[in-house]
Amino acid sequence: MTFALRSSCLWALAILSAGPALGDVQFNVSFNDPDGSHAAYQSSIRSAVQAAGAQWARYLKTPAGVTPSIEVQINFGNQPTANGTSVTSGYVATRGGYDVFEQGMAAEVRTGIDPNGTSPDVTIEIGDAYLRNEMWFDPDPSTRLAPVPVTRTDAVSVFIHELGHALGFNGWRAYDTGELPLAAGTAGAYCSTYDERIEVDPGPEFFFTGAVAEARYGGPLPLTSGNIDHLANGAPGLGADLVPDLMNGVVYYRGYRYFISNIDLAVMQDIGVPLTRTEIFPPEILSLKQESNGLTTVQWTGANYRLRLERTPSLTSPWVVVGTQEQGTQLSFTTPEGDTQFYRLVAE
Ligand SMILES: [Ca+2]
Ligand SMILES: [Ca+2]
Ligand SMILES: [Zn+2]
Repeated sequence: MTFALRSSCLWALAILSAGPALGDVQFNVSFNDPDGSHAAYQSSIRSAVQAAGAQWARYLKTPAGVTPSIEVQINFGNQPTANGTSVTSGYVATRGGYDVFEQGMAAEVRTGIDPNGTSPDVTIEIGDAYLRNEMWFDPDPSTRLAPVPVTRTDAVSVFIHELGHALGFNGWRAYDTGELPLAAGTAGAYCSTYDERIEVDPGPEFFFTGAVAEARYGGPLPLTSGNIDHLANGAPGLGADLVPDLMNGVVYYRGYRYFISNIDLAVMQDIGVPLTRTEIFPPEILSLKQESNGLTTVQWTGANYRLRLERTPSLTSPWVVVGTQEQGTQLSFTTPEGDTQFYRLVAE
């Protein structure tokens, strides 16, 4: 039996055929590992961070003729998971009584100018036990098709998330009250482009407000309670439907591969990160595999929610719904009879 693989998206065929211009950002990785105790992990970490960077680079628009180079320094610590941040920030404008700053990585992508010279642009700190006992390093982090062990967390997914903080999901608001360090209009009052769009009143829930994000989500994005650089809360909290998102602050599933979603990109667009395109990015089928148990598994990039997978034995026959998926990036189904099947993803 042979399978023909077709990836399409009803509302974006023209865009697909036009071939989007992809951004061009490089990622260089260095290690703060003076005693060499993590030497065995360095090459895996470097590959995974660069693959994670490439996921963002697909969407980032850079100044003509400039290839920003993001220097990522890896530190090792004792925290339970990992964290990531830009090292510095770049002034954008004064508005609403605040000096507004973008994350340093966003500044370099947008302007092509490194905001802190040869110093690292981004630091990612990885907990030692998390690295050794929890993170799984993909044998091919650029294609991302090998099964993720159900006992481990995908390292590329973790690094895409941390770079998401370095690029935009970061600020100075207090996690509990949402307060900024200085009141609007006071001398030296400052906030980030992300802070600027967080709605604190009336509280206690905090929301990200931005025209693009609200249009895509259907309203302001609920932020994680007590962890407002992230989306979603566990049910029955607000935004439980965003728990599977790359930038959620509730849970990172083992055995699961995260991708940048259209919600994440909407936030980036709202806070002024330059993107190669401003419309919704279509999902792409990454792999289609017949399992030995009579099932076929299809995997796609996670740029959308609420997808419908359809198949047809020939392009002149009607499309048949295989299944729908509220969240996630793969679907398994009974392998259909017949020599050839075409597949497509449709946004609902
Ligand atoms: Ca740089
Ligand atoms: Ca730098
Ligand atoms: Zn995070």
